[in-house]
Amino acid sequence: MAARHIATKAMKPHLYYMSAWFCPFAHRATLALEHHSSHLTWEWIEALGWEKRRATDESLQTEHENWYHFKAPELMKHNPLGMVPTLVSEATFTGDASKGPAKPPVRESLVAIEFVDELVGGGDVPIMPSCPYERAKMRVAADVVNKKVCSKYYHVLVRQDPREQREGFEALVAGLDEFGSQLDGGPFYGGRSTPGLVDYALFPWAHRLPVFVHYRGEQYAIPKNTPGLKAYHEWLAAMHALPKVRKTCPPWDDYLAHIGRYADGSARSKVANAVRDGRDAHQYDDVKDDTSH
Ligand SMILES: N[C@@H](CCC(=O)N[C@@H](CS)C(=O)NCC(=O)O)C(=O)O
Repeated sequence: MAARHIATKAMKPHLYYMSAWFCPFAHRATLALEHHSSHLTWEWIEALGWEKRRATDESLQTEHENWYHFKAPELMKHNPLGMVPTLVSEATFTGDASKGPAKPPVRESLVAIEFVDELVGGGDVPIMPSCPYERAKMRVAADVVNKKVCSKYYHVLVRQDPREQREGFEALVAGLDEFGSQLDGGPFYGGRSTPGLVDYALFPWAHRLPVFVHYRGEQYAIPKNTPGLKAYHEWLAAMHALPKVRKTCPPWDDYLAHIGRYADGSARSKVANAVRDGRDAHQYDDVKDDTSH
């Protein structure tokens, strides 16, 4: 019996997690990992940093210096697109065949949440519902929140025209209102008692929204003037009340300094480049918006 117990423990999946402390997309994966932390282990590799320099590609005609990412070699090896989050199996990362066959890396933050949930068979408290119809509904809702709220965050910061910033903000607030109206009494999306895909899809940005007040002023505080927005604020408080969620939040002052590069338009990342170009953040192009030059 005892030997069997040890064998089971040894079989806990171990992941190599290429992340960045400031990244809200990676934050989604962190939330899923913490959610199932008793069922798997992971090693965090800080894979993105910032350096200030001029563009080396002359066609960009950049006169002044901007902020560019430098990327860990492990990230570029396993995900040449150079994006976090990227999750890699132990066998693949170490090249140790005794750990099992090599597997493809897992990328895309919404996929990563579902992947972690599936990897541990839902653990004790699944992130995804068991009903296929409910799962489908949740995936659609996560995509909507991603487009209507998360993407608009960058609009408010990266666009430098105050009128465009306000338009982005109003669209984002409408997205939050819609989300709040789907809480069905809460505390979490769809009336669930524990967080699911949609909650984890939104939380990293919801937590960061107060940066607007810092960089754009008091009129960028999220209002509470509709039933949907009131429900949204209650949801956010319920998320912050969870110790496993709270421990994933980056140090606030460090984050404010980091996001200042987006607020003053000097960040050069795929997302920032797409938004400067007039597209939404989720419409970035891996080639056109590449930041390696
Ligand atoms: N669609 C991706 C977006 C991830 C993303 O934009 N991550 C940023 C860090 S916050 C990144 O890796 N940027 C590197 C770059 O822009 O070159 C996802 O959902 O995972």
